This record gives sequence, structure tokens and C-alpha cells, in this order.
Amino acid sequence: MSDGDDPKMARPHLVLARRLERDPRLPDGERAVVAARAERWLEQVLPALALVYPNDPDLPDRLLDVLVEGVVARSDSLRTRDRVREAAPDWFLSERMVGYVTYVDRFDGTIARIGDRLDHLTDLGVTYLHLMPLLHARPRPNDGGYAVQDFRAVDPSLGTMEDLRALAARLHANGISLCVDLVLNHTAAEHEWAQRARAGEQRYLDYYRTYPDRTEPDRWEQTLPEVFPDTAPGNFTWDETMGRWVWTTFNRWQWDLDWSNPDVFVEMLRIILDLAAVGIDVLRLDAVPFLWKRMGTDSQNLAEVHLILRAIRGLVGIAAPATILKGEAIVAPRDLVPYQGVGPREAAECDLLYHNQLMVQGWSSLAAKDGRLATIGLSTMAETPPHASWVTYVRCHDDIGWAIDDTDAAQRGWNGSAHRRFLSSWYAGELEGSPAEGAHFQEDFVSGDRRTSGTTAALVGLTRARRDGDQAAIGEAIDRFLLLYALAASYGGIPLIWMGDEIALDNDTSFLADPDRAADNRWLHRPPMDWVRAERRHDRATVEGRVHAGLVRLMRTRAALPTLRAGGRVAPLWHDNDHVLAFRRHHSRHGRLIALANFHPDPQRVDLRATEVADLHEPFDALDAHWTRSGPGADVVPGLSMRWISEP
Ligand code: OTU
Repeated sequence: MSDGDDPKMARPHLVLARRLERDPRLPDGERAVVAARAERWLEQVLPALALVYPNDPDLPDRLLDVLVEGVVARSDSLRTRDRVREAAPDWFLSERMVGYVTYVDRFDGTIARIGDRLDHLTDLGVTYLHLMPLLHARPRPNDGGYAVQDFRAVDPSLGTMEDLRALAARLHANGISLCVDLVLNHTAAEHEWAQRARAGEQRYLDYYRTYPDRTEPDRWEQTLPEVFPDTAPGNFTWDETMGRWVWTTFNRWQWDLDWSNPDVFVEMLRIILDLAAVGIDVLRLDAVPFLWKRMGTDSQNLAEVHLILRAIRGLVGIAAPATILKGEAIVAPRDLVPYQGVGPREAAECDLLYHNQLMVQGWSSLAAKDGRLATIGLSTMAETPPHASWVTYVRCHDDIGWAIDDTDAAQRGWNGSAHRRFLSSWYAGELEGSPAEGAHFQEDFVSGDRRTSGTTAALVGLTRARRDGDQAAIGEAIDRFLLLYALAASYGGIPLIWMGDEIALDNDTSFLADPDRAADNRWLHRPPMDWVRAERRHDRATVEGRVHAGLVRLMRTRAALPTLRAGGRVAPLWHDNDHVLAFRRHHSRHGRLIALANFHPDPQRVDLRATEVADLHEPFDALDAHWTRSGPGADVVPGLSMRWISEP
């Protein structure tokens, strides 16, 4: 829609301002604000897009139209929210943030009913609720909702877009931000775009990557890894209707979008802004490393992916600043940190990222009773830019992939593949002394790689101890459980409580009876909420009550420690006790915290000077009121627990 003004877009924010001025749907006060945002962000967005889409000079013009629609779509209350968050852009970095993650259907059936269970969330101090995929998915199997057939509708089994809008408003009124999944990498084969591609419409064929024969797929396959080698081998699927091979990184019915087509970018931006206008605060961008493909590479984490994310971030910053982006990139640390963006806030990409390395190192440390490898692994991670952060977690809906680096393992004196093998065996309960009851996921017989499924309770041995009625073992398993959560709560970033963990739910084997799910044992750790057991959460005589109280205590303690505000720096500390992971969090305004995590069941001594506890001013242990630096056993960390030593 060229309006004759400034055709070369030398000052695109002025073009946008003029278009907004002509739009009667906007309140007066809004126009100048949006134009100012555009001036701020477009300087990063447009050059990034020009690099990705050099052959589409009209793209900025089209994007400005999408922006106008995105701005118009916002309600008055969201416009207020935009301004509040622009005044306090660090809202998600707060030490008071506590996340909860759940499937809608497995929590209490529908979106509407979540509003009636808010006390369960506020009990835990939750300020961030991630509802697992809820957009209209293809009929099962649909990868737990990650195969979306309509991004503009909520799955009919869960409710409507209006329900979601109402829930967002209710959550906001209760101080809770809403996070929802958006899959950028693929659509379901049933999506309208895919259907029209199948019907031979060239415009939609161009939305996907399809090939008439195996020539190109075979060339690509030479360097592409497989995500689901066991259940969905290969990266291409033959589509009978089209008579073509289609790129399917994940399952055969998840068609990868072709992001080298600018039309795909425009479509997805529209969808993003529409979802933001429903009141979604955090968009979880699924599988972002895969967006760009290049022959001869593994087609993950390519430079274009970063430019695309930077552009999306900036455009959201213009039209919907109340919304931020969480990237799901389960990749090696050196590939991960760049997703937070390099440089100023305007060059940001993802505001939040999953801290997969911390999660894996936590489980690895627990099995090996070792803090040294985690010290090595975490020390290689680049610093986080001050405006970005992590979500930290113990369990999520996915398997645990044993992302232990070979070089890190070698530095510990261990063999990387042997250690990874040990971890998967340990958590499957195959080794002497292991109380775990997890299961292998996607064993790759070529590489020997295998991942792990199971709930926290199953993996720490709580399930087994409870079944055996062994009180000592129950106590130890709860200690392990809370140790991992303490680690997630103290590293910096938003700690996520995975549904059911607050009452230590066990593995759920009912998926085995469901033919659409039986082959995917990630369903083991996606149990339906057990509201009968949840009733016991305030009863300290029960396991549920002990775990719940432990989590509440961690989150409350954390909320009172401003040094845990993200944006601070974290550095692992080297000392001489192999069983203990020590790290320092340092916040320029709020001082230091020395965290000590002992992964051994017996108390461990640490050198207070090496751990920098000796340097603190009037230190206290936020988790243990009796601890003083000069008191007896000051240098001892109790078995399977943490000290959070801070300054007043
Ligand atoms: C994500 O995970 C989701 O979390 C999974 O539940 C989905 O199955 C999948 O996408 C497809 O939508 O490979 O093993 O680096 O690791 O996107 C899980 C990112 C996955 C990938 C990640 C993917």
C-alpha cells in the first residue's frame, strides 16, 4: 500500500507516523507514542530484514501496514500495560517472578476453569503462567499441540479466543503474566496453507520446502541431524497428494515453513501481533534454531535466524511492548547465549531463554554427586546482556537430552559419551544404587545417544521410596528434589515449576493405552493434575505437603533477595570440594550472593576463602537463620542442600 510518501523509506518511522495519523481508529495520544517507538526500533529492524530478504524492497512497506493493524488491535487496558512496561522494562527480571507451567486440559480441563484455580497458583507465589500449546492443533497425534492447524483459534477442546482474552485479563488483575506457545518453525499438515499447497496453489507451495524427488533431500540429509530418530527418522516426508517431498524436521505431519520467503515473515508477524492483542505477555517461540536452512550445514542457529528474531523483537516492541519473547533453543551454550542478542536493548532477540545447561548440569551433578563438572560447564557460558534473562527449570514437558560437552567432561577427567551413558542409565534406574524410575527416550542406535523421560519425583527416587514406605529414603529423595529446585531458584532468571511437581506427582503411564501417544514416552512426565493429592498440599505430614512447603519457602526466600534479580552477573567459583557447586551472583546495586550446592548426601566442608564467603560483609544464610560465618561448622554445607549466603 504505497502512499506516495517517502517511497525509499529513508525515514520509515515518519511514514508510519503519517499512516497512523490518517487512521481514525486510534486515540490521539497513541500516535506519537507509537511513532517514537518506531523511531527507536526500526533502526535495528530494517537493516536486519534487508540482509535476510535482499530481494524484497517492498517488505518494509508491508510491515508498516501490519504494524498499524497491530497497534489498532490493542485494547485500552493493553495500551496502559504497554506504557507501564515501557516505564519498567525489567519487570520480568524481578526476584519475585515465579513461573508455573501446565497443559490446560491436564490442569483442569479448559481455559475458563483455570480462573477458578488461581488460589493454587497464588499459593505458590506464581507471577508467570505458561500454558502449554493451546492453539487449534490437528487431531491427535499432534505432538502435545505443537502441530497447529490454525494459529488464529484456540483449540476447541480447550475453549475460545474470548476465553483466553478473559483469562489474560483475570491473570493480569492477579499480578500474573501469561505465556503461550507459538510454533514458528512449522505448521500442521492440516493447516490451510499446507492444504492449499497440496491443492497446487503456488503461493502456498512457496510457504514450505518441497521437492519433486529425492535429489535435494538426499543432499540435505548428509548434514542434517535427526530430532526424533526413533519415531520420525529423516527430515523429509513424501506427500502423496502433492506428489512431492516436504521438509519435516519433527514429525511427518509437522511441515517446516520456508522462512526465506518474506510472505512467511509477514504472515507470522500478523499472527504474533494478534496474539499479543489478546493479552499474551510472553510468547514462547518454539524450535527457533531451525528457522533457517543452508545446504552443507546442520541448518540450526544460522545467522539469519538471529536477524529474523531481532526483527520480530523490534516489531513487537513497536506495536505491543507489553509482550516479550521467550526463545526455545535447546542447543549448546555457545550457540545459546547469542539468542539473547548482542549489543543494546534495541538489538535484543529473545528476552528469555531456557537455561538447558543449568538443568542438565543439575541432574548430572545429582547422579554423580559432583559439583565440579557443573562448575566447568557453567563457567564456559558467556555473560547475559543486562536486558535479557533465563527461565530456569528442573523438569519441563520435554525429555532431558544429556547435553554434556565432551571437552568439559575431559576437563573433569571423564569421558563425555561414557558420562552421558551413565546419566541415562542412572535415571532409568539401571545402575546399582540408583533409586530413579525414568525411561529412555529416542535411543539413537547409531550415535548411542539416548535421552530421559520421567517426572522429578520418579527421577529423584521419591516414587520408589514412597512405594517402599521407606521414611529415610523419602526424606533423602525430597532433599534431592528441593536441591534441584533451589539451584533453579538461585541462579537468576525465572524459576519454573513444572505442573504436578508442587505435589510431587509420579510418572503417569496411562499414555501407553492411548495409541496416539504410546510411542512418545514424554507423556510419562505430563500427568494430569491430581486435585485429591493437591488437597494435601498444606499438610506437612504428607509428602505433598513437605514438597509444597519446601518450594514455597524457596520462592519466598528468593523474593526477599534483590541480589537474585536477573541482570546481575553469575560466575562459578573454583574451590577444592568436588561435591559442591559454588557460584557468585553479583548485582551492581544489590550486592552479592554466594550459592553453595552440595550434591553429596553427607555434609561437605568448603574453603570459605575460595568460595568468597570470607569476603562478604555481615553474611547470612537466607535459607538457614542459624548460620553465621564465625559459628560452629560455618564452612559446612549440609548433605543434599544449598546455602544462599548473602549480604544485608
Ligand atoms: C520443541 O522441542 C518442543 O518443546 C517439543 O515438545 C516439540 O516436540 C518440538 O519442539 C516440535 O514442535 O527437539 O526434543 O532446539 O530441541 O525445539 C524437543 C530446540 C525438540 C529443539 C526443540 C524441540
